[in-house]
Amino acid sequence: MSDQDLQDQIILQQLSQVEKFSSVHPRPDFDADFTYGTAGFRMRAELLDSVVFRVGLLATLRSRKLDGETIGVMITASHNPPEDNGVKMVDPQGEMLEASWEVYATRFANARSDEDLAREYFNVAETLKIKLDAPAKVAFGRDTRASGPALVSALKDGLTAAGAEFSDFHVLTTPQLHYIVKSINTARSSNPYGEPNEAGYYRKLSSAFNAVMQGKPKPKLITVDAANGVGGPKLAELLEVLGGDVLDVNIINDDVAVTDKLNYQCGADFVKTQQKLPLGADPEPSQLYASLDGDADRIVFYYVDEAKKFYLLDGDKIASLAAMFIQELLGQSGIEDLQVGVVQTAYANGSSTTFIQDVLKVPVTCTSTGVKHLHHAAQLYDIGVYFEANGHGTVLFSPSTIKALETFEASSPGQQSAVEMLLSLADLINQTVGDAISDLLLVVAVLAHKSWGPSEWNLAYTDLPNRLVRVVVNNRFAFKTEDAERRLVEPQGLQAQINDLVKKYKFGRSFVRASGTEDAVRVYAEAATRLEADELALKVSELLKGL
Ligand code: 16G
Ligand code: MG
Repeated sequence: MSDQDLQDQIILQQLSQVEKFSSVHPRPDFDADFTYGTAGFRMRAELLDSVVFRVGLLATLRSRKLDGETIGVMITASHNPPEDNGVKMVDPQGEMLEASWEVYATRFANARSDEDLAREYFNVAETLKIKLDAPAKVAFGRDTRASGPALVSALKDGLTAAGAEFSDFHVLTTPQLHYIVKSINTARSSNPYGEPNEAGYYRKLSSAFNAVMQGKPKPKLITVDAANGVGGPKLAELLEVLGGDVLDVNIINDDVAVTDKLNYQCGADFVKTQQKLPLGADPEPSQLYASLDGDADRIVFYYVDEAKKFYLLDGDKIASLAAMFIQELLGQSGIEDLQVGVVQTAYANGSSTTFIQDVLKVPVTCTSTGVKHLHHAAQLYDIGVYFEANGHGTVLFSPSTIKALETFEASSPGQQSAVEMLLSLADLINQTVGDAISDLLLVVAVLAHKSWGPSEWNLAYTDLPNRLVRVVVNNRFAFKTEDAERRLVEPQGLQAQINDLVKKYKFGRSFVRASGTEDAVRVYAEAATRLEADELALKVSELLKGL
């Protein structure tokens, strides 16, 4: 048989496998189109069987395209209610799926029949010159949702149909899967990221934390609300590896057995949007509290004062704290040519941006909403701190920064210890994606170094009062923005009306953008006082009536 004949035979066999397996995972009756958005596919779990099966096919093709590097697939719906689920792909270095592939994911999910799907599969392979007999590897995990195991079966069928080799990592946090994917793909390089398994993840974090905390007293008790999600048991495992003398953590909302408690009146999203304590948190003045979201890639902190008044320490506060500490360490190290920068979105509180730029003298970049945008912008700095206000974020150390730190010749013990601290931080902070557990350790460590409690942290700057309003409109796709979502281009004339309103308020700022996850637009407003921020948000929302 000629090479060509052999190739043709492989293609035919694989297409018939795809069709055969697909018939067991039919596309449900679903009027709208599925879309691979900022957080992958996410919806009610019963609609997802065919989608997850098809992601298995696409992950296989992506691995083949990338010379057999391992691709990750995570089954989770993060902070969504328990009846939802979702799926997203992870690229070889632990990053989010390259944006140009999102359209293929969308096309696969929307193919109407098994034959259509096989055709799409063939078309993508053909267009991208992917050899269908090339090796493919996929690693996957899921959160604690009840629908997870059935979706894992659908995924395995997709991977089997397309001929991938796969590893099931069972229940994981999203950042753990990102860590594992990067670790697998760097295992044979000169610079392996870590042992490619959960135990390796705990070991890496705990040894970095111990290094960073050397000589510091044990921090006061921290209460962590785990949203009744996967972060609870995983944080408990990490604490066991750390040993009891290092950190006292009281984990609350860690019931993953009763699956409908997930994210119910608890978790990072609840605390950030409601600005109050989660269920089950006893308010102890001046104690540090934190809430993770359902897949532990997002964290916010908070505390109450003597009068039990609630104070939120959100992603902007975390970014400011991290940037401050890193800037100080760079100063102490004597290294002059490393640039730390902060990446935020338009939702960042104006006070945080002013503080970072004017007080810390650290440059700030603003990007569109969504982790992948911030991540890419942060990669442009030597040390890039990125956080969304909602608590998604991390700190990236570029490879050349690590090299510069490793080879730096310190001329004093002070310089030496600052450089070592920066290197330990790079190990402590998840380099692939925002990680609630790793960010928790980072914040605890920085506070220990500064001998700060939560109120001192909060006092670094005062948030401007702000208001976020969700407005249902006829067509959210009519809202087009520019300048990192800070200005509307369409509907025409609307931005000028917003500008006229904003001008009337001291420290006024407002913008409107279409949500990427819900059928609505969001109005953000901030101003000098609570009343003014509320009024500005209301007036801008009124401009949207009838649109
Ligand atoms: C997604 C994004 C999150 C963003 C949110 C905005 C990831 C992993 N998640 O959850 O970063 O803040 O969408 O939602 O990128 P919105 O478009 O509905 O305002
Ligand atoms: Mg999440």
